[in-house]
Amino acid sequence: MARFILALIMGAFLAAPAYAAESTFGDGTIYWPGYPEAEDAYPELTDHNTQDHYGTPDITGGVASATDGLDSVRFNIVITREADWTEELWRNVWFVLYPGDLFLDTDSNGVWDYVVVMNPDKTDWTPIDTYVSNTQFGLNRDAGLYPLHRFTAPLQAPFTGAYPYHETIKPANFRPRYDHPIWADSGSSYMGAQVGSVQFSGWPTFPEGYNMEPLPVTFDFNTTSLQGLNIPTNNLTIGFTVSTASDVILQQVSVASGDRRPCPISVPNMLLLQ
Ligand SMILES: [Ca+2]
Ligand SMILES: [Ca+2]
Ligand SMILES: [Ca+2]
Repeated sequence: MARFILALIMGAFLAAPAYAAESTFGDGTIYWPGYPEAEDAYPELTDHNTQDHYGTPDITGGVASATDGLDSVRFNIVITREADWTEELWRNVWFVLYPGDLFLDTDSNGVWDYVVVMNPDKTDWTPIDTYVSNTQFGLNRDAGLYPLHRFTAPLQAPFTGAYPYHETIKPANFRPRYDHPIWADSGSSYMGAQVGSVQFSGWPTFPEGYNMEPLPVTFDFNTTSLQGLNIPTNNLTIGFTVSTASDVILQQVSVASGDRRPCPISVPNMLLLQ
């Protein structure tokens, strides 16, 4: 009888729909380990190596959601305003910023495993080390499907010919945080095959009457080509920034997914039924 009851409970558990677990995260990162700005190398000195963000935006954190795999990563983005910026300058600065790639270390071992490539068709990255106006860089920010690739670069990569990243660009009238990885280099030996596509919600437009509310930016992995991303250890590390590296995210989050999801029936209670 006890085994019959146990079988009923197990059957109900197995038939139960998967539920989503959400993990919120903040932003405790100024720059990725090994990538401080070489401040002395640039005309306008700053204290970027001690500031979370400057100018705009402030990425305040976000939420990672998982069921049988990683469903989505959402960032909360505040379009911050410097005290001496006019409304027009504020808008203009925002419209020359672009999202970086989304880097994922799905076992948090210091080596990336995947990257969402935001500019898959871009081949000419030549003006990466420029200190001139660069508003026509041809980068993507629109909503849509973007390719998810395997990407096995170490977070702290040696500066060699196989260097895996493209770094900060400088838009007109804006002092960026230089020397920081922003996008993966699709031509590097670290870039692997595409394994699916991820739905990007789009970079926020500048809302009318905006008063620095957090704006959501979401990468959705529950697409027809992917249906979630396996996180084998439940520890996911997320890397993300913007084209100026004005604010940098490197955050480890605990996400329950697949057969490692929390069990709704505790093991001791199940044993009592036998
Ligand atoms: Ca921040
Ligand atoms: Ca890894
Ligand atoms: Ca930060």
